[in-house]
Amino acid sequence: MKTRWLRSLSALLLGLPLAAPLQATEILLNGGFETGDFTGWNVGPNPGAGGCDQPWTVAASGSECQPLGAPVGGFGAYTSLDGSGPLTRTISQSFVLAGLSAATLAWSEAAQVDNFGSLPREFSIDLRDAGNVLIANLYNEAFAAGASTGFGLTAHSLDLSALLAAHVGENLNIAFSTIVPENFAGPAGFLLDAVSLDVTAAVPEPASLPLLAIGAAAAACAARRPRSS
Ligand SMILES: [Ca+2]
Repeated sequence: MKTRWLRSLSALLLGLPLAAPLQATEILLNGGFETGDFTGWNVGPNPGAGGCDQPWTVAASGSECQPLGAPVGGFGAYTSLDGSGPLTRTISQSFVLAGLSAATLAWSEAAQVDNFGSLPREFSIDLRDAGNVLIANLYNEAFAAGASTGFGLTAHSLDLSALLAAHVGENLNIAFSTIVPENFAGPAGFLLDAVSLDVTAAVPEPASLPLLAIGAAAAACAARRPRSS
């Protein structure tokens, strides 16, 4: 009986598929801005004249022109969308993916845009290649002209699994931009925080080697034992 049990065990262990386990990794650095600055981020273009015309700035709260409330944790990235236009302000991060089975981009944002102008102001997230050529616009939010749009901190997420799987091994850049299309269109502020790009990928599995060894040992043991039943 023991021999049969050992044979069954060894067959089971040796027959187990050696599927590489999946490991989730955060790709972006300092996505919550909790260093109190833009460590890990590329900043620019990022013009700003001050006052209600503020570049992306890591802060614990908005200015008088962007009273958006508290960020997630101690710090967030704030910008004001009044002032000179047209202009685009961008913060971005570059990365290379070795492989992936799933990828999720998440972020939180708050906004108050009083748009007295004739064109919408925008928040946009783009995926670009190393040459700064657009691969895909991931998200676009337009704050309508002639209207006030406001909301508190709101969480968003996007499944980028299929898109990023097609660009494994490439130098990629994910860019978060606010776009001011015209001059002095009214006070407006935007808060970006809690940015993350979680990628799940298969990793080589050293843990499967001991399992194989146990299977082999059990097989050897079963083979050596004289039949007792
Ligand atoms: Ca934060």
